[in-house]
Amino acid sequence: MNKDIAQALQEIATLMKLTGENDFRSMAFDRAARNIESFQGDLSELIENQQLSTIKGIGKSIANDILQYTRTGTIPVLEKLREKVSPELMQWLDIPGLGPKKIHAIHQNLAITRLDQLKTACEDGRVASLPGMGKKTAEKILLSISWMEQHSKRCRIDEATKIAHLFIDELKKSEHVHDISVAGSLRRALETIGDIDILLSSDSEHASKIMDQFVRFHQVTEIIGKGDTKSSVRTTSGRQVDLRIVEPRHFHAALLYFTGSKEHNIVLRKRARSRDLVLNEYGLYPISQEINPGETSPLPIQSESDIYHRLDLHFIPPEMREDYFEFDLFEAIVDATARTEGKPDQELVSSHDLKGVIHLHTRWSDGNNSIEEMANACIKQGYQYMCVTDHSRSAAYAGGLTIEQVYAQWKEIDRVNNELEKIGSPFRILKGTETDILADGTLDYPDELLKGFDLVIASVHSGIDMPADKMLDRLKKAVSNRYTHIIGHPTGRLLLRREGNKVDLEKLIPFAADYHTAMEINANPWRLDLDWRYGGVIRSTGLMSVICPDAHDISGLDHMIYGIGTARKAGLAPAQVLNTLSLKDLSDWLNQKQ
Ligand code: DGT
Ligand code: CA
Ligand code: CA
Ligand code: ZN
Repeated sequence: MNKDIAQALQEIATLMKLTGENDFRSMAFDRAARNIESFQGDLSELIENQQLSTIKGIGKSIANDILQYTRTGTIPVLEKLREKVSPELMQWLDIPGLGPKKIHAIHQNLAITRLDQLKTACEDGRVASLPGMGKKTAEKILLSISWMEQHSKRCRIDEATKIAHLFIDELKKSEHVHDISVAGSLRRALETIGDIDILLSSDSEHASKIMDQFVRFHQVTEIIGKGDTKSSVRTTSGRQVDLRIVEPRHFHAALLYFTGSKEHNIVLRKRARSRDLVLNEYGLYPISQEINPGETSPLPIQSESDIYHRLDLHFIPPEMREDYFEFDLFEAIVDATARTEGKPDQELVSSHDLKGVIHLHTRWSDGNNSIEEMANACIKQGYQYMCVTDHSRSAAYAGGLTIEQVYAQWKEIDRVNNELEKIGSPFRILKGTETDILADGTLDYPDELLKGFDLVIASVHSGIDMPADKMLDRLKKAVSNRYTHIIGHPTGRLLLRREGNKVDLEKLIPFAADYHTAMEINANPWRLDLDWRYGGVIRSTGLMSVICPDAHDISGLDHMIYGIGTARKAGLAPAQVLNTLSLKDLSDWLNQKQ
């Protein structure tokens, strides 16, 4: 619960070291950060009663900073420090093993701020010659930089989606574009994206003009490669976009090929071969013919589906093409003699199945919109209900609700529901909470209060570094609490930022399924937590999942789509997703729990 305050204090300590300020002061913030982080009691109470200085290492001045933080979400000294340090230098902090003190020394002595300058200075011996550094340090920094560059090559799916849309909208302006689609990992809705792949078809005489249009687009800062069928560019935001242009008759085979994954394609090609066919990016060919796309005619293919059907598979949705579960789920031959027709057993959940929004924050805690504003946005998007789940009292940093505030919020929800009823709207707002799971696995509100909520999400927000077995016990306790309906963002991971907790989900998921406690697929593109790779155990145990936007404002509702992608990757049918239930069925499900 105290993590955000601790983080702000830690940032102050770090920035002070970066700017070479008095060691003593930065160490004081360092210590305060650590003590706040490990503090087990009720911080909000201490803050209210102005007793913060009873915590070790918190003097009057830092207590005042914390108070500022809880009121305004920031601290003046932090803001001042942030202004002093250039964003380029801040990047150096991401280099593993390079601490703020060393950064300050290098920056100060060599007067450099950019990453490429640091690299050069490591290579030409300037870093090595600084007092207390030496050759080994310089080599280590170089290694770390290359590690960091490897890892920042990927980006979150929302970032990639936005970029892809910009390019597709631009390319669609050409009247010569027949079909256009994203391909690669983005089409597969992978949780992080390497480069963005776009495929389009056009008659070959227009290809080079379209390529010109592509590389001249104002989002492009660098042309990595340019040809008539393939070009790659770097965007102003630093991402790589690959465009491939094929002839219209090759589009479906090419889309299949460039969607991947590579592993999925390998299996498809093997299946083709064992049926005396050859599958490549141009089409599906009888094996006896020479494979030369200009001269031989492929089997007639009107869609990706046609290719799958030829290979005795049901159409495999792009999200599942990872060679993970899909070939078991979409096999079309049941036994050697009988060929199944029609749909596979597994119909994947899709956006039109979702009836309501669960897990959103309002201005009551750390959200940016009111209950009414969120409700109106949900109504506009066609939902039947939403469940407000603001933070609980221990989450002081996120404006967690005191017991009195919970009662006040319920009143407000009743009022808005009454108004909805009056105007004849069927839309309803459920009373929920995202309550912290405390270190011992208990929930953050007393039972009498928990009982009164329509829906309880229980989430870990602090102490996520616990050893795996302790974390499993902690989460099991929350799962088996009779008031818990849903476990929120089960691992707490932040993609490309921080690993989640170490809980063994292969154990927790069956346990939750036994207790009829649902687990969240948090759709926030930072999280996508549960991970789709647990689809097998989710399906086999019958765990109820729930796709939640964890929205902190109206635009956060748009995250839903990434959660749907994750659920589809996991191979989940609508029946295994709680918010596909109508309001009535959801209420029955929630009530049978308690
Ligand atoms: P990424 O970009 O790392 O997130 O992942 P992908 O899957 O988008 O990979 P990418 O961009 O290298 O290639 C896009 C698709 O093109 C890939 O999923 C399958 C296909 N592809 C590319 N190179 C090869 C290859 O060498 N062999 C095969 N079988 N397929 C390839
Ligand atoms: Ca890619
Ligand atoms: Ca690519
Ligand atoms: Zn949360």
